[in-house]
Amino acid sequence: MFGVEKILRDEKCLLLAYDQGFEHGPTDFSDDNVDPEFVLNIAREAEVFTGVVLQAGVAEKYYASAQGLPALVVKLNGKTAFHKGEEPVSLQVCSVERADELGAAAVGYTIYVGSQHEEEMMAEFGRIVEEAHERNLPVIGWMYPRGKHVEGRETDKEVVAYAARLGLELGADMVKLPYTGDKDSFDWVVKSAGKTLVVVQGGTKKAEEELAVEVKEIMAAGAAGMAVGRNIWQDEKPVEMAKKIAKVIWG
Ligand code: FBP
Repeated sequence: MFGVEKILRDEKCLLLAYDQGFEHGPTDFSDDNVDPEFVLNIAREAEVFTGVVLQAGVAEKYYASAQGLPALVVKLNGKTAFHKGEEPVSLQVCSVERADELGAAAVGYTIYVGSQHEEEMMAEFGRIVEEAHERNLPVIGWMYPRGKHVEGRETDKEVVAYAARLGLELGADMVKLPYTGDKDSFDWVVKSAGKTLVVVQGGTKKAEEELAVEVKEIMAAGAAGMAVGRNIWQDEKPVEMAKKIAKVIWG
């Protein structure tokens, strides 16, 4: 599985996502968590993460000189939030080679499944899988149904299962997906992904109990874990929140 165990513990996974500054701009941030060092400290202190997801610039300026951090996942593509209403497309901004030089244990790439631009993203993703696997780097596909062809169906069982399967077909070692909202439908999503491991995105900040129920159902469906950002670093007690999520994942 091309080194995917580097971002697992006991075959399970909890990634701290911190690429929202690229995807959304600093709008998600407070005076504290706008500082990458604040978020990397959460990653260090919680001691529960199996990886932290960064864009290359933040990785270079903050991760590279830091100690005691979980494995690095470098996100290779991204888009800004300035194109609302258009068909989404996100193209490569960092090479596999650069990610490797930065010390990445894995690389990530978003495909907007269903977008009219999906072919471009699939083609880039395919090349990235080849290059990353040559370097024994696992590839995580952020497989997000988006665009007018899947509008209103972004979390439907069949659409998310299709996104999961596409990840397997393209060679992803792990796929990051939205949750379908119930365990039964997510069972099918996980089955559709086959040997490709499944993790679920956190999404916008929600009530702790709601998140705990979701994580429990997601794990019961056979997922490998979670990749969470805002629900942790926007929390008043982010380290405790991370530990609570980890407790549900590892039991
Ligand atoms: P969150 O847990 O904060 O949702 O982070 C997961 C993530 O996939 C990030 O990696 C990414 O920046 C963001 O969500 C993208 O969110 P969206 O596409 O919904 O705007």
